[in-house]
Amino acid sequence: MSAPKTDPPKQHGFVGLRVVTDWEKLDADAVIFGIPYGKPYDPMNFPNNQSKAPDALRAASPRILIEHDAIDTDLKTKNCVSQFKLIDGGDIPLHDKDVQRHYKDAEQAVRYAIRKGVIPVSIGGDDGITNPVIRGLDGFTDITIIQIDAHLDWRDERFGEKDGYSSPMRRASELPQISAIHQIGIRSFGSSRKIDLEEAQRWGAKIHSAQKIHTHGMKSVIDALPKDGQFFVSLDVDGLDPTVIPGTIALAPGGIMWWELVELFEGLVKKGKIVGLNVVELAPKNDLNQISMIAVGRLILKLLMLQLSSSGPSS
Ligand SMILES: [Mn+2]
Repeated sequence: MSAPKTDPPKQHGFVGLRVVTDWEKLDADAVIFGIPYGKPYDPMNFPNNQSKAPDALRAASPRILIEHDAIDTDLKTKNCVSQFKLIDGGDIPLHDKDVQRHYKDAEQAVRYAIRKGVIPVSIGGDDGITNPVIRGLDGFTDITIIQIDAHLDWRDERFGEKDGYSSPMRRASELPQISAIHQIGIRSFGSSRKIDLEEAQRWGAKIHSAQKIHTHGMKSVIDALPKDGQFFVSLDVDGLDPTVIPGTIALAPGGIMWWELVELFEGLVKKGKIVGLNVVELAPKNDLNQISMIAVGRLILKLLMLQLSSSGPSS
């Protein structure tokens, strides 16, 4: 398997982390990297604003984490970022507007990181990039997808495109490495039709509606997860409430709140192991005072600190 080569960030790495663009040299606990380009339904919409998210997230670094020796005072562990080997892996390149190749390279990067024992943390891009990211998980046999999203994403195709942002859970359901899908924060109108919901239910996707979580809490979601599960977290930021993350496109009131998501992350490492994270649908043009970037940056660090602390600091 040949090592991915990525584009360097325009400024500095995510929270000032060391940048590695030749993944042959990737020696890390986790790699954070950009996958900017989802497959568009209309070429007029390419590239979209979500493509700017990896750079916008890095630009907010000084407001996400000031010092690598600082502790996360929420956590029971006293570990800090500097105790773990976190790397900014650059951005998956786009050659000649070839999104098909961009997808292949993204899929390969996820596969490569996993083979090296490095947790992949990818930053989109729109939700279309979730399709190749999940295909890259084929080094595993028994993955539970934890999708946080307002939308079902079970369309078989839209405008003739099967790898766009309306289809990632449908595509995931077709892969042998995916044994369960939990859809968390689902609500209101999107592009899903009756038949898409029926397909999801027939497959056995567990749909945890935002309204049910609001009434009964996140505990019932965590209780429903498999024990000793291998969890891949697919975070579409529109799953969160717009008051938490306004910097997205498909705003939907009534979403998951901050502490509910933190509780879910804590529940995942108690129940099993987080094997990767994919963040999509951040739209910098809609952000307010960088709050969405700060929220996502800190969620990435929190998830990694929780998982890496439970498996012990690296030597
Ligand atoms: Mn969504």
